[in-house]
Amino acid sequence: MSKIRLLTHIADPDGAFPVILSKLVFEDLEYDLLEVNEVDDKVKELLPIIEQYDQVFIVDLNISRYLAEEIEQNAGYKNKIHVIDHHIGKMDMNDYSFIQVVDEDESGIKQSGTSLYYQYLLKNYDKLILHKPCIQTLVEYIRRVDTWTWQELPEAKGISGLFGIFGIDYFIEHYYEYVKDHDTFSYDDKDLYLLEVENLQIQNYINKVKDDIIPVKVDHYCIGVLFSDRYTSDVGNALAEMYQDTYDFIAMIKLRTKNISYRAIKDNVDLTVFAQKYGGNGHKHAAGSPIPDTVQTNIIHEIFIGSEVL
Ligand SMILES: [Mn+2]
Repeated sequence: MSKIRLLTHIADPDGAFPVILSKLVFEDLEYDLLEVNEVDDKVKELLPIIEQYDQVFIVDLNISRYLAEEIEQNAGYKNKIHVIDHHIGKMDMNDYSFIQVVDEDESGIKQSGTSLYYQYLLKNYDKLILHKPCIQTLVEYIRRVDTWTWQELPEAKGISGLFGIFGIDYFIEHYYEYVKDHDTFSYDDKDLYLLEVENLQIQNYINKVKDDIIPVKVDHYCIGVLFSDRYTSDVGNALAEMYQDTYDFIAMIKLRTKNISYRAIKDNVDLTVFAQKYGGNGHKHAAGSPIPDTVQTNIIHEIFIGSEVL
């Protein structure tokens, strides 16, 4: 029996749904939900035991060029590993035979990890269940949300809200059962109620934090800085729009996860460039960068003077 290992992105539905698709297609599946910076280490762990697996899929994530070189040189590795990604900053990884990065397909439709993996499974595995309308709808909703093209299909956004409410493990469990039991997809009353409550909470939170912004000048930019860990995308987008005449963009400093999220709406701002300066990456109007590991302990020392972090 064929044994499959899937490494996928822990951050959003685009990483979660490939687990559901894999569970429907493969009987013997092991999977890992990973952050972007954990992929290389996980793959290095798997290389010495790769003969245990028939295929190793890496979806919505990518590996370093250094590791890709090593895999490309070894037929035993590259015949089993298949990277399926859509991040535009990784297009150059198409140099390697086992890596497929697609931003837009031939018809100009933006792709996501889930949509690419779904097409791959449809093409290579003869599983009737994959053709169910509910799966097609969920794949499309997730692709829309992940590529910021949901505005023309507003109902798609609910799936990302429910992912935030459920958390990734419950999301996988719930929608795995859902697609087995249903032919078509629709939100039920409970989903809609949860989304309504969530939306109220987000609006209340935005109303609270909108006055906590600290104006900061960096280079030639005037940035609105906010210490906030919650509802990053909604808060960032709402504040960037609300304060478009005051700030060039919004920077949300997240102390717990030690990173910063940037959101802009102005055309003259390219956050990719700004975030890269601070070791990050992203898109023109939505990007992120890490903050130093020492930030949390420095704050503790500043508050509890003379203290020692054990
Ligand atoms: Mn994605």
